[in-house]
Amino acid sequence: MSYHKLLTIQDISCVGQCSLTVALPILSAAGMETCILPSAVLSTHTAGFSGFTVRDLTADIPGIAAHWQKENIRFDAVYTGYLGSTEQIDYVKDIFAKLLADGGLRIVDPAMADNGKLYPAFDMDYVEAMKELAFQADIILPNITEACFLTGMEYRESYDPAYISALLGKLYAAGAKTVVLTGVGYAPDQTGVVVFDDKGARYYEHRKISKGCHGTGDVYAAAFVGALMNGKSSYEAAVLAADYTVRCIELTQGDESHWYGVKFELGLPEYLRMLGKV
Ligand code: PXL
Repeated sequence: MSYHKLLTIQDISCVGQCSLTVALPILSAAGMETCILPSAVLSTHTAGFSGFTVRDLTADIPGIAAHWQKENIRFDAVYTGYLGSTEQIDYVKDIFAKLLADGGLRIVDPAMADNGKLYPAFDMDYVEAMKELAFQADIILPNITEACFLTGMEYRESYDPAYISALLGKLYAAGAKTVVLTGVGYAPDQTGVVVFDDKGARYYEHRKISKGCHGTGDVYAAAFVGALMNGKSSYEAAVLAADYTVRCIELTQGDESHWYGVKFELGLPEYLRMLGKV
């Protein structure tokens, strides 16, 4: 298995077990050189904490990218998560164009919304910019809310397979290539993921443990990227990431004080076993 160099662009929420503080350890454990570009530095994530501080790093990005280009640094994959501003999305498109190795993968988690609502920092201008980024990516990992914002489809709390097919059809028509649609459940105690590409759609259903655990989307996306870069297919990586994320939630359950994230570190040995590394 070759040693890959990957760049992940997302925020540093100093406390809160999401974005870079989750992606960096998971991807490093998965055995790849993980370079980072912090989109912003926040004291905590924005979902449930109040009074958090935010330092937007948009202005630093062009200089960092230009330096890498001058040094001839190239990445086998660029994986983006929560970004700091609408303007930043243009810089990310430029990084896709200039800093990917030949055949390098563009993976976009359009981390901007959940449960029918945009995260507090974002507005419809951000959604419009995210559409351009997402529809030029090789793989996107939206949840249902994000897929609705990307397509203009009405968000529904309860739905059937026909609704999900229509959502996937709209994403495909807009230019999506491989879609990993998360949080798709047809029964109260079940959830799952649909992987949709030119071969069709495959659904993996698994147990839903509790509603709305913070940071699980980021754990899921990082575990997916780690598995994919280890040679798994999109579907295999989606299944493995789901099993790992469920395990992280199990490892956190019962600790009421740990409401802001999941104890993903405790699941890393199992993640490595799933990858066949130990
Ligand atoms: O987990 C997504 C995420 C990442 N980063 C920040 C967030 C959130 C979700 O709310 O607020 C800063």
